[in-house]
Amino acid sequence: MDLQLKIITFTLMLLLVSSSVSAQFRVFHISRYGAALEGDITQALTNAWSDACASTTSSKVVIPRGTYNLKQIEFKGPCLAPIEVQADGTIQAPQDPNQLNGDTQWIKFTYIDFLTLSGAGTFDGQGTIAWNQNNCAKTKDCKKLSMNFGFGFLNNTIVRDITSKDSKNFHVNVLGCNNITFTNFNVIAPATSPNTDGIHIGRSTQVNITDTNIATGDDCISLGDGSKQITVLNVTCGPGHGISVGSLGKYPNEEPVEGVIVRNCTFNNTDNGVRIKTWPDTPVTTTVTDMHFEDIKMVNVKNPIIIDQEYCPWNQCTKQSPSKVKISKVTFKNIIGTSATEEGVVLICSSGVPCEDVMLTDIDLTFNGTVATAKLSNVKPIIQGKSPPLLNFLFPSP
Ligand SMILES: *[C@@H]1O[C@H](CO)[C@@H](O)[C@H](O)[C@H]1NC(C)=O
Ligand SMILES: *[C@@H]1O[C@H](CO)[C@@H](O)[C@H](O)[C@H]1NC(C)=O
Ligand SMILES: *[C@@H]1O[C@H](CO)[C@@H](O)[C@H](O)[C@H]1NC(C)=O
Ligand SMILES: *[C@@H]1O[C@H](CO)[C@@H](O)[C@H](O)[C@H]1NC(C)=O
Ligand SMILES: *[C@@H]1O[C@H](CO)[C@@H](O)[C@H](O)[C@H]1NC(C)=O
Ligand SMILES: *[C@@H]1O[C@H](CO)[C@@H](O)[C@H](O)[C@H]1NC(C)=O
Ligand SMILES: CC(=O)N[C@H]1CO[C@H](CO)[C@@H](O)[C@@H]1O
Repeated sequence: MDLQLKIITFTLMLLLVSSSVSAQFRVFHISRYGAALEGDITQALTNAWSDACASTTSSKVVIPRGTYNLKQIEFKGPCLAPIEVQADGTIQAPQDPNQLNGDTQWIKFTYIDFLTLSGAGTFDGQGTIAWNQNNCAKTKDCKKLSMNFGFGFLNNTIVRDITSKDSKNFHVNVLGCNNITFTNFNVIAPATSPNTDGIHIGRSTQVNITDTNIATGDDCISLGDGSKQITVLNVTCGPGHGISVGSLGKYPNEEPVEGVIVRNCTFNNTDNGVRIKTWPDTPVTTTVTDMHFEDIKMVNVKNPIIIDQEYCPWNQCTKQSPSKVKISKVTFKNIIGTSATEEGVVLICSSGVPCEDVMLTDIDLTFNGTVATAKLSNVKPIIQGKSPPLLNFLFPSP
């Protein structure tokens, strides 16, 4: 087929599809906004979004199958009615990080109530060139690379079925959201890709992540300050650095992290399983409380269970004064599998504010065929059921 015929056929197909979609939604198809297959859809998508967002009845923006290029875009609300973006195609970011104008996020969704992002599509950050330029491990003033997604100030949002691939930086940043669910979401990037956290959450309430696979080079899910009522269910992490609360205690005015449930998850060949990390040597006080990790399977994980209140990568601090972040009400229950190091459980709490109300229940981890050990400091956990042998039990005298 020549190109013109292809485009006509494509358009006809789309019209057929859109007219058969349930009348519940007003459909805004990007082909009607001049988007062509294999082309740059930035303008078409921007225009389709403006019209859909102004619709007084529920609307849906559709990106059909095919491969497209997309530059930086912001889907901004408020919209007049619930809105969905259904992406079934492969959408590619510019490879050259300079083409994103220094924007911290490639695709932003902001100030929307009742948003759904769905579809079988893949958002490909094409990060390889950017990863090679990443010098953040060496210098603080490193070049800011863009994340695939920024979800900011959204309420009642669902992200489902889509895939985020090879982001240049974090895949997803969730900030200032209330009631946002990720389900059947996929993240894929190589184990060697730097800073490619799967989902980072900060200052958000009621975030659910379920039935999701995250394979990446950095944290699977990371919870920054102000993360509250977070539920993680049936998530598989690996490769990557596992699920992490923090790091906390570095910046002033950090809000507490509270109400976290991680259940029915698998960690496969990750650097950490479940981790809470806080910086020593800073004046920042905040709290981490009501954290529950249960029914978790570890497969060859370096630090399956770890609280590290002396977190200080690349010797950025001196550890002269202890962390001032108070950790309490933490349960680890039914955590089984294999550790890649002898110390399966490491709970290094702060000598300034020791951990309180920590429970270890039915922990069954092995290292190279023998039971893994636990190293504890400034914490007296309540132990039930199977437990690792406790080593280096340090607690400050009263
Ligand atoms: C989201 O909910 C908060 C709290 O109820 C409200 O202040 C904010 O305006 C809502 N945002 C949107 C975009 O609806
Ligand atoms: C959360 O958002 C979902 C999706 O929009 C909605 O169905 C649900 O009612 C909301 N839950 C609450 C507690 O508001
Ligand atoms: C999120 O998870 C919590 C706890 O499991 C549950 O009560 C709530 O209904 C979930 N919300 C959504 C929108 O799925
Ligand atoms: C767990 O999530 C996977 C997708 O990652 C899904 O295929 C499976 O059905 C889910 N299991 C349950 C019990 O929901
Ligand atoms: C762990 O990942 C490897 C590939 O890296 C895979 O072959 C294996 O089936 C996974 N194991 C589990 C229990 O998911
Ligand atoms: C694992 O155990 C085997 C024998 O039980 C031993 O030869 C080997 O050195 C151990 N490997 C490590 C990393 O400890
Ligand atoms: C890792 C893990 O425990 N997965 C389980 C999650 O729940 C389903 C259904 O209950 C089980 O089939 C999985 O094995």
